[in-house]
Amino acid sequence: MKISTATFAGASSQPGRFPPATHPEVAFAGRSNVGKSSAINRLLGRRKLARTSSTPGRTQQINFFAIDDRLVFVDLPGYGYARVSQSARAAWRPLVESYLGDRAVLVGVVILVDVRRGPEAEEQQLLDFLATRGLPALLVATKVDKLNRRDRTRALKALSEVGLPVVPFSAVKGEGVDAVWRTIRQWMQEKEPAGPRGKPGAPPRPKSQPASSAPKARAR
Ligand SMILES: Nc1nc2c(ncn2[C@@H]2O[C@H](COP(=O)(O)OP(=O)(O)OP(=O)(O)O)[C@@H](O)[C@H]2O)c(=O)[nH]1
Ligand SMILES: [Mg+2]
Repeated sequence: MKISTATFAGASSQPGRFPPATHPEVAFAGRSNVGKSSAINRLLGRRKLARTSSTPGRTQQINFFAIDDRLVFVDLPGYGYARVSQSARAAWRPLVESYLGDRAVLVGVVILVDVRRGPEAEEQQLLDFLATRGLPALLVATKVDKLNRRDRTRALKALSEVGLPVVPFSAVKGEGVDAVWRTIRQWMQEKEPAGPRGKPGAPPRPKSQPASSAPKARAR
């Protein structure tokens, strides 16, 4: 997908207190240090939009990135890192569950799993949670550039047993970018109301809701 603008559009560290929902949102979830922020940057062709760090557990808030006034990427704080404080660990679940559980504009969740670790209990819990909400998920196996061909084949085969589509991904090499975008576009289309804006056959917009009235996400 060609992207003209991608901007930081707000952050949240409190359950229920999120930026206004203006566009379809795609969330990125996964263990701390798995490569969520790196994947977002790579998908957007931006080097430093989402902050990345080799120190796990650095991001403890939800960050929103607005893309071309049509889509929002949501960088969720990572889980499973033992060395973050007790209070940070306790805060994670209500924050993430509040977002994933209530956000009406959420169209799908990209679950990132380090290809060398494979899915663990947390990923299964997340998948169960999403299934109860009827939200689609895509498994993205990160850091595939770190494995040789034989180990990669073996790891991807193990991951495919989860029963979801799996995309091998490397934020370093760019592998998997097109495949992830294909799924995201599909999610956006599935959620689009019949007769999207500007297309033939679109129903007339009610007078009270002109196309230009959608509030713009404010970059801070
Ligand atoms: N080799 C390789 N390194 C990667 C890849 N993706 C991320 N990394 C590295 O892994 C580390 C963590 O990446 P982040 O993108 O910050 O991970 P995160 O999931 O956002 O981490 P938290 O915000 O702490 O939850 C960084 O040092 C990245 O450079 C990848 O595909 N290949
Ligand atoms: Mg991050």
